[in-house]
Order: sequence, then C-alpha cells, then structure tokens
Amino acid sequence: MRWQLLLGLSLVTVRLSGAGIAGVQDTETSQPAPQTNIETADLDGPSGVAASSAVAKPSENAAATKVPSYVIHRVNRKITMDGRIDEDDWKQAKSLGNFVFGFGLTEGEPSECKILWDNEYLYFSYAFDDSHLLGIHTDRDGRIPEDDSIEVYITPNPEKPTRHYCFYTNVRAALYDQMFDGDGKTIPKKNPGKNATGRQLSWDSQGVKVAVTIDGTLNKPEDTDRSWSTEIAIPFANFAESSARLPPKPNDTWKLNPCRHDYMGDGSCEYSQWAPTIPTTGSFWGPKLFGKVIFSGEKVSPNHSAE
Ligand SMILES: [Ca+2]
Ligand SMILES: [Ca+2]
Repeated sequence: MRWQLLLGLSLVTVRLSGAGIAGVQDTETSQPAPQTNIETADLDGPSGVAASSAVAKPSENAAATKVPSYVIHRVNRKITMDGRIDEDDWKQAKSLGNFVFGFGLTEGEPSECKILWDNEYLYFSYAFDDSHLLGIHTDRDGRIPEDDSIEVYITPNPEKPTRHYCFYTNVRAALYDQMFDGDGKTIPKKNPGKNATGRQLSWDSQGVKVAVTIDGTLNKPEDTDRSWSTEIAIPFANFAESSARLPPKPNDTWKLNPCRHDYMGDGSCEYSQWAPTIPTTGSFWGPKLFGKVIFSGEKVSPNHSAE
C-alpha cells in the first residue's frame, strides 16, 4: 500500500496518493519539542542504542583506519525536496560507495548516499533497501536512533576535528541535531552535567529540510517492506561558528560521516557507515576517522556517475 504523509510541526497533512509515503519537515517553521528527560548517551549511535552487549573491541584491522574520500559537485538546478531521488543531478552524482557494517556484521541491507551542494545548502540523498520499516518518533530532538534512521557527522574545519555537528533523521522525517566541541567519546550516561565533550544539546540548527519517501508499511514486522529514501538540505549558515569560509570555496575540504541504524523485524539492528569508525572506536564517533570530502566548483554531469 502506498500513501503520502507530509509532516511539519506547525502543519500536519495526510493525503492519499499513489506515489509512496513521504514525510517532509522544514524546520524553518518548526518549534523544538519540549525536552524530556532523555539519557543523552542513548542518542549517540550504536554505543548507546541497543548494542551495548555487542560493542566491538577496537581492532587493528587495517580497513578500520582507511579514511574514504569523495568529491562534492554543485547542483545544476534546484533540488525538489520530496524524498524522491529522481532529479538528473542525483542520477549523475557518484555514490559514496558501500557502507561498512559493524558489531560483527560483514554484510546487511545496502545503502546508497550521494552529496551535492550550492551556495546555500549541503544536500544529501540516501536510498536504503529495507525489509522492515520501523518509525515511531516524530518530535524534534526525539529518540530518533530507536527508529530506522541515519546520522551524519559533519566537521567543517578539519583542523579542528573536535568541533563537529551531527544531524539525525528517521523514516518519519523527524530531526535531532547537536554540536560538539569535544571528541565526543566520554559522555557519562545519566550524568550529562559532567559532559567532558562540551556537547551543546541546546544547539538547534536552522532551516534544515528533510523529506522521506518509503515503499512499504511502517511498524508491521509481519510483512516485508522494500525501501525508503530521503533528501536532506542543510544550510551552510549553521556552520558559522566553525568556518568563516561559507559557503565553501572550490577545493575546500571538510570531513563527514553518514551512518545508518537499520532495525530488523526481530528487533535487532544493523549498524553501518561510510567511514569505518566502529572497528576502531566501537562507536559511530571518531572525528579523526570521518571521511574526507572536497568541494568541487564543477557542476555535476553525466561523467561523474561513472567516476
Ligand atoms: Ca527530489
Ligand atoms: Ca529497517
């Protein structure tokens, strides 16, 4: 069954169509939900979400230290933020490549991520195979990692890798965001007052747009789903505290890492990511291991998908 959901905190519309489920959230019109008593460490990737018994010990695996790289090309025209990755620009953009699985898994449901940019936004698209779609949370800064979701860590200034940002979105197009001043590794659970990382939970990004399309049914483990996809547009203005070069100049280098939480029908979760931090850190964290991205001044073209 296919239907469409448009979701915003100030406007919620549900309508039926034949074009797949889509959630759209534009935080320019949204107000943050009241903060509940969240154990903050639960929101920081697999080390805190249902994986404590499976956390891998850091290894000397050579693959764990390999830092991938990617060239981000400019868009030719405006991206339609509908969760459908059908623009020619997306088709022409190169994929980041296969995600790497962690916590004992060597394979799982595949993901494809692409990145583009213009003077205002950094754009991400994700296409996920997903046999069981799980999505409960719709509130801003809610417990998104407990759903089928992604995280993307972004370091605008590689000279200061401890200052980075993380944006979480889920299959319901909800948003959680935070900024880090530290290395993000030693958050005492249940005791954020002793947060050694300088993580700024009160920080809220502005103007981030998220759109999701799903092919399947949410929260029905008895059936088999197919996929979901999302488009995310993050205004560069959100990184003003980290970089004076906004928008980036051609050949500027940032670091980032897209990561995925993929829940199965049995409640287990497949954790995967672009740059493999998990084998070394036991976590999605690891700013020095995030992948390297280079901003190209060139617009994306058919030549790039085959690079
Ligand atoms: Ca689109
Ligand atoms: Ca799933």
